[in-house]
Amino acid sequence: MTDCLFCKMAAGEIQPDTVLETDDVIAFRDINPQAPTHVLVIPKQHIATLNDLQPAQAELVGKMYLAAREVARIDGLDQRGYRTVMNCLEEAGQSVFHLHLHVLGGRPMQWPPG
Ligand code: DGP
Repeated sequence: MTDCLFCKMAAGEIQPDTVLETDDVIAFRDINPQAPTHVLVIPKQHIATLNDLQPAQAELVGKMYLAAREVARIDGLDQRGYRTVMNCLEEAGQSVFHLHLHVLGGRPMQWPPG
């Protein structure tokens, strides 16, 4: 999608602070971090929301979680703990309509989230 911010990152038109990249996903640091580690993992292909995910794309979501786990290892969080969050639609706080998994850590987390 030409007008999608995260598609532009996936295409290399905008260069985020990338933590890791595979054939299918990119992980980069959030512009407005809510924790010492706040990384977004996105699929390179455009999927607007979790509601738009197709069964054939299930493996892609698994790859997003494997990337999130690797991000946590890179930032030294794999033994401390970290949180992964995917917001779906406005009421949940989704503001960018390209599927993304937040990886948050480096401070104690509260529950329930706000
Ligand atoms: P959400 O609210 O769940 O849709 O998360 C979107 C996140 O995207 C939010 O935490 C801020 C982040 N974000 C928005 N614009 C940019 C940008 O231009 N660069 C980076 N690195 N992150 C962005």
